[in-house]
Amino acid sequence: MMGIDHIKRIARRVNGATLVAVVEPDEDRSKIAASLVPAVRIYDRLEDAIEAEELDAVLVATPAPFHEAVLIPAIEAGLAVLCEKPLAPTPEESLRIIAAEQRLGRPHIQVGFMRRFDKEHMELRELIASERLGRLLALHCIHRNPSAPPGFTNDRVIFDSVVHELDSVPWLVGDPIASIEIRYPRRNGLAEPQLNDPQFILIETSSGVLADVEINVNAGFGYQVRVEAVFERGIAEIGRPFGIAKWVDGTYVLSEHDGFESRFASAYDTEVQRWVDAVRAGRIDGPSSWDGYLASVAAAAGVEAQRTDGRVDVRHEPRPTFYDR
Ligand code: ISE
Repeated sequence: MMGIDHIKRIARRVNGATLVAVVEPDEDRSKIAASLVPAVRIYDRLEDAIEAEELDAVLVATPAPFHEAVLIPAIEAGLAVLCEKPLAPTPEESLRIIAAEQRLGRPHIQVGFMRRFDKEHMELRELIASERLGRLLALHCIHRNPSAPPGFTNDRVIFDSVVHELDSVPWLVGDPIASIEIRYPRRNGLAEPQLNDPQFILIETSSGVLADVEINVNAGFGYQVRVEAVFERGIAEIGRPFGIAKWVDGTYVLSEHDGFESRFASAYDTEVQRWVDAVRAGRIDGPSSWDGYLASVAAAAGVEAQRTDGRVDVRHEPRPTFYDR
């Protein structure tokens, strides 16, 4: 899904990059890619594209369990990478990826945590850092999807969905995550049997800010990502419904987003444009693979917290100076 979305973005809206190759072994999907950009050449394996083309950069949009297998050859070829979130489902895979990257002279991987490029998220972060409303005390986060993909599992709820908050909460607060606790409200009987939905995640940062997250992947009606920030002298809220307010048959209607592609459309555009600009300048912009590793450590603690009563501490390796900016 994100591959097609990014193909359109690079071909139609982003300046400074030319899409020359798409790696897609599935014929039906590669036909969609070719219909969008007729000049593009299709490959089954990234290694073949690397050998045949003069690539500068690669955007990775495979499902997360395949990221490591694609990132390693990309990094070994010295390519700049924008890797869709998460960097990898587990800290072990993330550590192998960052070890490969550190053999290059500087960071080459940007991770696709697009919320960092969402205007409202950026404004909220600035408000928190400014302390104009006093110190930040707590965050209430809402993360609702209309429906989960078939076969969605409890661990994917954490490493595919909540991983956004596991990156955005420490980024907004300016503090690393110290611990995670998970509780389950009454279960939505419409969810597939393997899934506990919704879930309440309690994230504590090292300075004691608490963030509660309602993750609800079968909300039914639309896509919502909201944050309410509680300060000493006020509150701030981002992610309210968008669009025109209408009276329909005597009812006042506010339209909702139906998916992340529309809710974060301009954040994705900004993210990819800034990545392309940075690659042309020999840098990366936005979240690095180190940030991706930190989110995967927090996600592993989250998966453990799903099976544990009480808090699970989040512990990570010391940060290599390689990732200093
Ligand atoms: C999906 O992969 C995303 O990244 C969306 O932003 C998130 O809301 C959804 O839960 C994930 O499955």
